[in-house]
Amino acid sequence: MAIHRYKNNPIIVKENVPFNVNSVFNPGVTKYRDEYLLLCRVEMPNGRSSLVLARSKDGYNFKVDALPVLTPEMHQNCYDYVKWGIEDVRITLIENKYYLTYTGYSKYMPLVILTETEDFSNFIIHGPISEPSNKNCALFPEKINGFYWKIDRPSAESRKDIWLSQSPDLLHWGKYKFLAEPFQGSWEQDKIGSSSPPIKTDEGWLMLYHGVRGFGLGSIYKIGVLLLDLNEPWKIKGRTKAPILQPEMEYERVGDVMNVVFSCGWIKEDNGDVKIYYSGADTNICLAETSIDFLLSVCK
Ligand code: BMA
Repeated sequence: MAIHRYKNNPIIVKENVPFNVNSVFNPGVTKYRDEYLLLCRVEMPNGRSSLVLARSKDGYNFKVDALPVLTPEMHQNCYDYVKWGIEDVRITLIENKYYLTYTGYSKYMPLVILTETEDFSNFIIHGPISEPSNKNCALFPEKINGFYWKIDRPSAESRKDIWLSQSPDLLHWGKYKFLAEPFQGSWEQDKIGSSSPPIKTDEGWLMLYHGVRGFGLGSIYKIGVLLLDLNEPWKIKGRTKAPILQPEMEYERVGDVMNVVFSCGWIKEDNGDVKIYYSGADTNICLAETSIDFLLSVCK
């Protein structure tokens, strides 16, 4: 299997949201009990984002909840850092708890917020686990060498590289380590960032990343794949030369931000199939299907 767009894309558009929004996009993804859950970014009419759940039994047909489950106003311990919105969550199941890492946006610019939940209705908001500017944070689903690990994308001067760090408790982070930089003169030359929590395979940790290249007045966002060593995850074992998904369909080309495919999560099924949830043009939610074998093959 290569990679295939689901025939009924997009699977969620703003008309499917029961309250008034400008757009719905960039969902984090997990399975909870017997359902697929998407924790979708909804940009409200005032231009600030919240997160709303969409639920599905089959991974294709989703129903969006009546109200957002997480809003900036719920962040009483760190409201100053999320005042302009909460965006682009990644969900990682670690030791029976779901950890949400998402962008808090404010006058201080983007930083990473950590929140945990066991049931997707009660949340413990831990607050920032980075300084600005930093976004696209994803956690590894298990400890490596006795520590928790995160992937994120600090922006320093003109550099936009992917970094790793370690923590004994998911709250205190250090031992920062460079992971990957954009390839010059390629589809990802301006910036890269992690897209999904890594999936463990026999050959290493698989992760999706987005790469950006500016053209004329705009940029094009595409999706690539990285394969990291299981025990030394800062060692890259494989990396796609060409993107696995790029804006081609009208729902990926035309919208609030043109020519964007952007993913925050995926689901690995028991048979090795993979569902990649992504957004087109910062305006909708779509699905592409592939397999672990295909993703490993394109990294080599
Ligand atoms: C990134 C993030 C995403 C967005 C993408 C394309 O920097 O802000 O939320 O989908 O740009 O506009």
